[in-house]
Amino acid sequence: MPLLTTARFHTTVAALHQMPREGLLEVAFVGRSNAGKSSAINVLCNRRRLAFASRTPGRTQALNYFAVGPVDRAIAYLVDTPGYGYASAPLETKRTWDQLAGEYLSSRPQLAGTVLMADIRRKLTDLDRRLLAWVPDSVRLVVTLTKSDKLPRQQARQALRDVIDELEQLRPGADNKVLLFSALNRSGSDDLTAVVENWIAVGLPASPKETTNA
Ligand SMILES: Nc1nc2c(ncn2[C@@H]2O[C@H](COP(=O)(O)OP(=O)(O)OP(=O)(O)O)[C@@H](O)[C@H]2O)c(=O)[nH]1
Ligand SMILES: [Mg+2]
Repeated sequence: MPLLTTARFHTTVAALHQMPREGLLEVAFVGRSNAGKSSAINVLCNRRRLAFASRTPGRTQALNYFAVGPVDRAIAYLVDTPGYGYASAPLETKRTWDQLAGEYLSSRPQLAGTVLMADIRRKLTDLDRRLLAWVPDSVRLVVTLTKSDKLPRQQARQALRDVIDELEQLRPGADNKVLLFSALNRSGSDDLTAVVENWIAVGLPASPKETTNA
């Protein structure tokens, strides 16, 4: 079975000290509120409502952990993070979310990679740049330009090139990727699945050598 389709809800975390402690690899999904994070997770995992996707922005107010791997032996977590930039959230709430997501991204040793979701019509915004500043260059990154169904192909290609160029400036020499994605028509979903599964595969410890007592 493809790894990501084994995803199931694990836990919701509203503070850093509540995060799982067992050290499994994690892949974080970050981005502005309404960018399409939850919708993308549902597409990747081939589920309709695994991650809650909503027309009311700002509904995902905590880190939501989804486990992947055999039922009795999770090997990694997909982590849906609070969307930032939700205009009418109270300032105090905004700060709490920013703080949580920022500290999470900058200080989580088991983070195998970060998926930054950005609406293709806006490309990267100042809030995305601020978030990227939290992501260490050592953490792999794929910027996923969501809702690509909203632009004609030519414009979508141009947006892709613009973001590739900008990332090269923001994180020179780091492992940066940029993809076009649509949860509506599932384009880009195989590419994003491959990236995430590969991060998990390369991050897993090599399987222990068979030892014999002979
Ligand atoms: N046309 C189109 N609409 C999309 C796409 N992805 C998401 N949407 C819509 O955009 C809205 C927001 O999607 P969500 O997946 O809830 O966004 P989110 O980033 O999880 O939002 P928060 O949880 O508030 O941070 C929903 O109405 C989705 O149906 C897409 O690829 N194409
Ligand atoms: Mg969401």
